[in-house]
Amino acid sequence: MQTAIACTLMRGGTSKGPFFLARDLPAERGVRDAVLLAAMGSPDKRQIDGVGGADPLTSKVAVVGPASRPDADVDYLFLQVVVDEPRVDDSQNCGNMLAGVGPFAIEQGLVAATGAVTDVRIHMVNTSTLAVAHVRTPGGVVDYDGEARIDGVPGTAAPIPIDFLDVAGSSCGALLPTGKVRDVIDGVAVTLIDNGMPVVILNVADFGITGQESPEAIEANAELCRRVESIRLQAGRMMNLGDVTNKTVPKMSLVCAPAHGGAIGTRTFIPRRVHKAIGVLGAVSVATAAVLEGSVAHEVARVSAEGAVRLLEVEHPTGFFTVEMEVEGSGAGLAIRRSALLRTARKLMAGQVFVPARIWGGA
Ligand code: NQM
Repeated sequence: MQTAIACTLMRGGTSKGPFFLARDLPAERGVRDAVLLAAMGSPDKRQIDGVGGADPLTSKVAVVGPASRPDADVDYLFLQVVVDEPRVDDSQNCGNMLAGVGPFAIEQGLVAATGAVTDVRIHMVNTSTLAVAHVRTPGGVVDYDGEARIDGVPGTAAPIPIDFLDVAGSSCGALLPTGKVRDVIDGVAVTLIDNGMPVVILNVADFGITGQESPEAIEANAELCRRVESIRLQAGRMMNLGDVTNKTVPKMSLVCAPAHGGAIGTRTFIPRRVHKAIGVLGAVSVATAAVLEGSVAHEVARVSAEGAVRLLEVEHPTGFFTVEMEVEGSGAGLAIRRSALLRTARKLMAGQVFVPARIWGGA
């Protein structure tokens, strides 16, 4: 016997995964996680017995429901289903899957379309922060087709600009959780920062690479991976995240001077595999570090010191990620008023996913 659960498979930015209505999943967390592991086919490095894509970027789940706070339209809980371990992690947010939340919420009737563009105010439950996604809805219908291009996704689609209003320190309690723009771990200078995603910024030069290597080449460098993980475990405690052995945060971004006309180059561990691009909120944190005088990112970045609104092109293995930031102050006193970026999304499939009834018998 199998239990059928309604779900919609969506691409959100450069990620992909099933979107569920909260009411269609078990309320009890342990049962919910068992259901998601079964649905995705984890643990198994090929996720052959489920709908997961055998990569951290395609082993993601969005759970969407009515808003639990008055300033939002919907709640969005992001869950990372670990590919090869029996684990579902809610310790991080995902700004890529976030791009699918607005269209999904409108199509599921949680939010009414309000004209050519519908603003969806999304409470990101993982970090208790707010994002506003601007979704094209001509004639009251979500329009997926358009001219926006994002690196890491072939072709073009309708633009979904997203504003982040209050993400600084959302996981670590402060933009700079140690109160410093620079710390030292294992003899290596680091900047520990959280502007929506906890990130440890490292200079590639301290690891004997140029920052232009492929993700595969970096993952094959066992000694580099060991050193990065050792720093991550210590950084986790310093960033108020506790023991991060089994958490997907903090992310580890190795930065270098831009080589393709952008503001800064990156190769990012998320946290043990190297991202084919860079996470959305991960990019926001790196861009913030780039404008932060004295940080490990600022010393290699090429950014203009002028103006309250800054546009930063973060280079990654498959292109650029553009972050718009409104900032005030400088150094340890830097305050971020708003971050904005562009994503696209597409509905790929709608139907039911099946899990063995012995795991869950249904609502
Ligand atoms: O940083 C990957 C992704 C992400 C997360 C990761 C993300 C974000 O590319 O907001 O989007 O860092 O695990 O989807």
